[in-house]
Amino acid sequence: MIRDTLIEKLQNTQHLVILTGAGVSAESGIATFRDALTGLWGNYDAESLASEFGFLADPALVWGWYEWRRSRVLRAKPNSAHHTIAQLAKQLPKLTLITQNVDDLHERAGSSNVLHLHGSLHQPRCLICEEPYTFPDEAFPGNAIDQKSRIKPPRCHLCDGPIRPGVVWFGERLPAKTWQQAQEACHHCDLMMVIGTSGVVWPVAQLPYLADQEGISIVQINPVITSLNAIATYNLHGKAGEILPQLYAAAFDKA
Ligand code: BV8
Ligand code: ZN
Repeated sequence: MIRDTLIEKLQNTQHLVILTGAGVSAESGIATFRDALTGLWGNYDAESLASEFGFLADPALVWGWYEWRRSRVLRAKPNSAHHTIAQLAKQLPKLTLITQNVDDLHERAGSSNVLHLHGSLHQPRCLICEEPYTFPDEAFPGNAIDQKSRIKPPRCHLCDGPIRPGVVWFGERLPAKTWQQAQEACHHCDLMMVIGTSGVVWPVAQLPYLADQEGISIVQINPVITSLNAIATYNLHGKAGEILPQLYAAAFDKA
């Protein structure tokens, strides 16, 4: 049940910050981060696969894993959560969208200026000289790629270094300007929505606490209870693809 106070607050919001995690892409069929790793990876953990160390130890295994994830994103479609977020930006004076996701589903739903704090699957670059790499074509070898496909990474046309995914790995810094913008927005918004994140990855996990310290109300949308339940004023437990359209309709659809 969505409380009237939340609906009223949303209608009067001047600057909304939305922080999304893997849960917002779950209804598009993209495994959440933990599922993509541990769900099918047995004894692998995030750090060993999503890290430079992991890539250097076995480039074909890690590049293959990212290509599997990219192939799933290319075949996926934005879901109603992505679309509603794009609609909200048209209804409000200002909306800052911050995501930990490395897919482009927010953009494909119509969101712009998305702050990708953990980079993107769609912007690979040379590990050595950082030259951007363009995928030969978006078409994928069908279902040939599975999660354990080993695919040797392409080589850089300038220095012959290995091409790496354009994501922020564990142990790597977040893009400085984007991180600065995200923190700024959390300090100065008047409402923050945290959608589909387990809130365990730092330093992004600290963003809701920045807003909370400023006395900014927080809305959490997640089917399960997370550590954010403690600071969220509104905890909407359910799927983002169902809750967001309901919230949007209650606030903006002229009855
Ligand atoms: C850094 C890109 C330092 C790659 C990612 C010990 C304590 C504290 C911190 C650390 C520590 N040890 C190490 C660290 C630091 C580390 C960290 O936080 N580790 C964690 C595991 C403890 N952080 C880092 O290394 C960061 N860098 O610290 O640098 C530094 C400083 C100076 C100089 C040099 C270095 C970099 C972190 C970035 C890692 N990269 N992604 C890739 O994608 O492969 S993180 C990865 O996790 C994804 O980006 C993902 O988005 C993110 C967070 O996960 P979630 O999005 O929350 O996804 P998850 O699956 O966990 O949860 C999904 C949620 O959705 C669930 O709650 C579920 O209930 C919900 N859900 C499911 N269905 C739905 C839904 N919700 C709504 N609707 C639904 N339908
Ligand atoms: Zn290079």
